[in-house]
Amino acid sequence: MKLTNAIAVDLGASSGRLISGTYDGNKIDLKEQFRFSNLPVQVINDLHWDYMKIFQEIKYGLNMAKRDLPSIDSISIDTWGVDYGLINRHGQLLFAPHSYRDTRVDDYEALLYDKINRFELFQLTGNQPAKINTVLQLFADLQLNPFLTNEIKHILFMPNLIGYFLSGKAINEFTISSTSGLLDTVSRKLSSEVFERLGFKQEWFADLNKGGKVLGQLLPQVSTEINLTDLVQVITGVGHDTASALLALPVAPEDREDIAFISSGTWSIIGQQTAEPIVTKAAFDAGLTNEGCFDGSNRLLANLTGLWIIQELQREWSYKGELVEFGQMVDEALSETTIGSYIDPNNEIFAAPNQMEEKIMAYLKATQQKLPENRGQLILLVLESLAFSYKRIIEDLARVTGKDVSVIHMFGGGIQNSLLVQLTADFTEKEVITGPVEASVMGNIVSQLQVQNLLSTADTKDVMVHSYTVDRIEPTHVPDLNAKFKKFQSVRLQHKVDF
Ligand code: ADP
Ligand code: LRH
Repeated sequence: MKLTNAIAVDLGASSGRLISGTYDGNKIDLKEQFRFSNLPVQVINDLHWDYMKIFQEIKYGLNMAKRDLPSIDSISIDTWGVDYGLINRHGQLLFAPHSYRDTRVDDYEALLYDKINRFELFQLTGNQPAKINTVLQLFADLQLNPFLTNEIKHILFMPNLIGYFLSGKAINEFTISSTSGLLDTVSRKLSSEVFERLGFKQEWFADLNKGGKVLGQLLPQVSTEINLTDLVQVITGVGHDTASALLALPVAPEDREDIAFISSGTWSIIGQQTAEPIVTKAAFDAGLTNEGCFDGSNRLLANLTGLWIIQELQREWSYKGELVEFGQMVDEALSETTIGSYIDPNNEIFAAPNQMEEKIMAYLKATQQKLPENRGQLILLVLESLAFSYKRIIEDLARVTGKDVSVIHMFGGGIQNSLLVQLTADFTEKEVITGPVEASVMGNIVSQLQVQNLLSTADTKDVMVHSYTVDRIEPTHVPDLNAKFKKFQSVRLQHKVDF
């Protein structure tokens, strides 16, 4: 069989990467071609995607891949959820897209929920109302700039915006759209009710694609610039990084309701695959949300501030001249014992960038807990707090779905943190199966092969089993686990921490 070389562009907050996947009919070999930093840029009061740099880096990375591979057959992009770009009737981007950590939404949250209250919005769309959601960001954009209503021709989610830059074709994909808070829970198409009540126009999000599509060839403006003569197909594959990672699980679709997953990266996403969205009061109260999978099925999950806290600590320390690698951070934590203090990683003070160490200290003081005496103790308490959050959410999921799971699949960059993985197994008292690190990339490649009919859904599990190995981590006994968990829960519920 002819080898197929696909390029996955995966845009995460820790980095953007171009990774090639070479498929021989039996397995996919991944090879990193290029990695670049992907930090949002603060301009006075606004936090933006650095989209021009990103696009330039993608072109550069494609040129690197072209030198390495005999041919490049296709490319597709996945990113984190919710963010978007506005295109005018001349096909131009109106503003640099905002990052979901931008604060312009703060002034419009109450107004939005006056029009549709939180629980109603949850029932209408399946998405847990959150500050980051597209629905609130777009509502804020239109309140701030009413003229946009007449200017917008297309709204494209970030993977689809970059796909547009590469192909000239404007189309949105289902999985990334399903993070927006704009799709109807039942039809999984745009919600007429939400659009009417908020004054949004459905035509802005025309051509919502389910299952992926070949958009066409790379634009000549791009291929000429980077001297690429291959006929590269630009594909709208799986657009959302979490949905992408799930495509790469070595578990058949019919066996997925019996496992939980943890996607561990900048965010921690803890969930279970379900046939349909679940929008009960119990799901709402537990802070769960519903997002779409590439095959149209559903994920019930919690989006939790994850290793973002560790990334921010690392970034801050490096600005102070103390460069600490992630591996060293884990070693420092491993050399300490627990001080029994915890934070709630999902407290909103930790979602914003900057001053992470100070915010953790403020949280510990506000909840009258012991303060860490060194960096290792600080890192350890963050990781323990994350693992206790996973335990809490896994228990909530079991209550809501009525299915207790015995195995957790954990994937993403965070599985390189052996301490976090062991704590997850220990605190949840469940077996944890880890792999792969580049789960979103693997799923992105799988989706490109599926769209081109080179790989069937039925064969995907076997191809995944041949493509990477997994590790199995058994729980070890933690003395006083219940008492520690109880303490974590109690500090978590003391919600108001001023910073
Ligand atoms: P995303 O794509 O969401 O930005 P990744 O899946 O790449 O994130 O995961 C990034 C996280 O992985 C980092 O925040 C870091 O905590 C963790 N990580 C990366 N490399 C290592 C390592 N060598 N040891 C421990 N943790 C690591
Ligand atoms: C994880 C993720 C998550 C949220 C957030 C904005 O990378 O996609 O599912 O949507 O980013």
